[in-house]
Amino acid sequence: MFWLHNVPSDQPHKPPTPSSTNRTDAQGSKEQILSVTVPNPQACAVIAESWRFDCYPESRAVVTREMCEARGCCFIPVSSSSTSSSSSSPSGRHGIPWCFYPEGFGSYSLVSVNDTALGEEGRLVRDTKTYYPGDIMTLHLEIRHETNTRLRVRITDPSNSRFEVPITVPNATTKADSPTYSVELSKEPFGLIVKRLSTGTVLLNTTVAPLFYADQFLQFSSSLPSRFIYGLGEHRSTFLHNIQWTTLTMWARDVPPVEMTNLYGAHPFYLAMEEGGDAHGFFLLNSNAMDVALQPAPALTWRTIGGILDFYVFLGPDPSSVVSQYLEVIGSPAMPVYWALGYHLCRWGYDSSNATWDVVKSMRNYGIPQDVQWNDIDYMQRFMDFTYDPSRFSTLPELVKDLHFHGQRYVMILDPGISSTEPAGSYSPYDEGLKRGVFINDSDGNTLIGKVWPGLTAYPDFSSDVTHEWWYDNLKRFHEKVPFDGLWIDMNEPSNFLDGSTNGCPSSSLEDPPYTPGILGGLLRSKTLCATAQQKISVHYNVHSLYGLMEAKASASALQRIAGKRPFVISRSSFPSQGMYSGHWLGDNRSQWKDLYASIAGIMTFNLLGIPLVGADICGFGEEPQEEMCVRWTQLGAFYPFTRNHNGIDMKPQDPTAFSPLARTAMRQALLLRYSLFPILYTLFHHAHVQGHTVARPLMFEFPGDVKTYGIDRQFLWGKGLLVTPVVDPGVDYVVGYFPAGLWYDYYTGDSVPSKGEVLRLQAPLDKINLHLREGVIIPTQRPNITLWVSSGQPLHLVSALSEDGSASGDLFWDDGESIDTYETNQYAYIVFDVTQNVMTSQVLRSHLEATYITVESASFYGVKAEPDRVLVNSQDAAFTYRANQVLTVSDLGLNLSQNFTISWM
Ligand code: MIG
Repeated sequence: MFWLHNVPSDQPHKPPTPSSTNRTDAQGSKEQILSVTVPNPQACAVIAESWRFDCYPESRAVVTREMCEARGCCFIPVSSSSTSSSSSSPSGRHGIPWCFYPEGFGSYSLVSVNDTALGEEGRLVRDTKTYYPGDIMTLHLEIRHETNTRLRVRITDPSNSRFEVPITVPNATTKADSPTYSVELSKEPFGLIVKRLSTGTVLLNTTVAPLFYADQFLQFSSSLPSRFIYGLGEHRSTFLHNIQWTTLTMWARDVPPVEMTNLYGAHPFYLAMEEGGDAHGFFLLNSNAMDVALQPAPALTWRTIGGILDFYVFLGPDPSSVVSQYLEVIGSPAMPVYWALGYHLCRWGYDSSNATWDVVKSMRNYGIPQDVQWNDIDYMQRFMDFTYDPSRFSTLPELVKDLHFHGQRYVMILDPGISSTEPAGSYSPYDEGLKRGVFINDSDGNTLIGKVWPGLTAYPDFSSDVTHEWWYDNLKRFHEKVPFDGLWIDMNEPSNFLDGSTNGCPSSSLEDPPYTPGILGGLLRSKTLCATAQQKISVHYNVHSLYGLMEAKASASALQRIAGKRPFVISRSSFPSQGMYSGHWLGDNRSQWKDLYASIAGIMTFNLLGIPLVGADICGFGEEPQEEMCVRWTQLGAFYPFTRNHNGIDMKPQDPTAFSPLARTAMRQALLLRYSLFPILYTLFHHAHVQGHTVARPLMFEFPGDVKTYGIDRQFLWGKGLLVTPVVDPGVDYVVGYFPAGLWYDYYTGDSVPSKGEVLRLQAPLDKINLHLREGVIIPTQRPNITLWVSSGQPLHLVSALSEDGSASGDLFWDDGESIDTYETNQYAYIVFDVTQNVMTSQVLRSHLEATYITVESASFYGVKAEPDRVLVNSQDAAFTYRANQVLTVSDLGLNLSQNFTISWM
């Protein structure tokens, strides 16, 4: 059925000249006959089921004893009744492997070790070949103690350079002076054992299974200190991964998000919790197709089909520091332009620019906040990039002008595929692209042609600077006609309606590698380009999953050059470092309650992957939402860091104006609430940018000592202290949520909610999303308006949630909202708020003009135990109110944000 099957398999084929995938051995699976010894059955039986490392991961194979023993492995079929409920395949792919490595299976030996400036280096040697072709028999090991909390290990081929991921990582030059880890080396077989010094916890132990380092099969395993493992995107799953024989495959793919499938992005990073609440992280810097197999030992196996082994261990010791340390390596998220944090409205299937405009007008009429209007591929002429339809979208330039006039913005979609079938001279993006050599070639050096919305298309090679320049030129030209403000880059896995190209793909070990990870469709080229396609920096085989990252980089830099402001880009495909250039949405979800729920895990996971500007399509992309669900989803979506309602083609409208007055009002209220929280949200993004913090934060990050928070993915925090408890189920007017031990306050009323670490039942009528403030925090809020531009001049209101001892603190980052690098060039204001012993101080640590335009109008204090007699503002008596629920409010302050002030009560 697949193209490959039509090719005689005995036909030799020369692979395209891969610039960096070097092969040290003859091709083909024919030379793989080895002399193997069948392991002793007793020795096999003693290996506990949870510790069986899969010797036959080939997903479509039914493993027989013969096949297994030919690999020198243990064969013990496991009855399906004793495998976990999540395992469906008896042959072991998603269950206990029937074929697994015996103790002492051939691996590498460490034959020499020397000290280096950064740690140690050594030589690894294998004396038996494996059952995959192209074993690299001698390897170079390098251990770098890069910082006290960061270890890097590189295993490379000393005689041939191999593909390495082209992202910039820190270049350590001196060895960490007092690392918080130890590294022990096992020589025979080779293995690494990394421990946390303070507790002795083993974070990594690679001696648990053999090391493979063949040209197209690199594999190592490690024990895990616990079953609490997170990250490993992009997948649809619970926030906490299930380690009961779950294999997570990474290879960028266009497919609606479903469980156990490789999705749009690839993120080989995990965060793991240890006994006692410490956390560490692990990052494999590799972009090839790979599997990460989790098993209940607990342990995991990395199985990649190219590149090198280059990995980092981050010692934390708390989850937040782990993420910061990871982001120090891959790069911190960009500070978003202010309107990125407003409400975005989009759909596929606006018939015309006027139909788009009508919705915008209707939103304004109802007073519903909206900062950004989007268009999907509808706006284009026959789906061609850099065009707009002259009839249906003739008023697009006027619509964009009108949006700008109202302080709103316009974002449109661009797909990578460039139509290749227009008459010569009529479509310059293609003509010029050809001339400038920007397109990806097939293995023969001809432009590779695939098929997407415009029909037959060529694909820009964003690994080349020439392509970035061409992309910029086209964007600039289009911008002169339609002055768009940001870009939505879709289909950049890259997606192809064909497998490979119009000509299929050549026969090659790149197309049909000795081992193919568990990717959807079973072939690397499934719904994408040929693995043998040639890009500037390497074959597509190596750089496929980097396409979205490289396109985002080109798009962000073009936007920055065109407008001179912070670029706004939202990308579907992503890879580590993506956050420096774009945000992300979670793709083609459906209008179902389970998609609403699953979005919370998705948002938290991308926050720990360094892409905090993330959201799911509010109210769902596929199918049509019930009104109640769309209200609940808008409430939850109001707390997505990136909040966009997007809808599929042919679905009935689901923007807020399409619903009953009751629903519409509830949605408006949720969005106004978000807009009122803009100052804290913006400040959290500042901390993401500068310190590598999360914005939408798992409870576990703030309460790592409380194991009950480890699996929570129905609630999340903004920053350290604003707890969001959305309704994720139909037909209820209450919600249950976990409140870690301490004092909490109802955000709306200031009522105190003490908890000993309890699940609480909260009222949740249709027009309410539960929101609580954690003791000890102060958040700056703002009087909302229907765009953030208007509200950026709106006065502030400070909310202080006092701890038991009456203290609280918070901060505010403020700038002009759109200039580039305001933090880096000191063009910002930074204010810290603090309450102790009945005195609030606002202290301007850095002032900037922008802060002089805004006033602090009022302040509320939750948890003021006794009614004050007097309140002084900068030593002057001031009017106040005090309510029985212990809320003190001081209004009409008129304080300028740019000046220090105090508010005290007695
Ligand atoms: O083949 O542009 O995920 O958000 O509406 C579908 C049309 C292409 C997929 C995106 C979706 C978008 C749609 N696109």
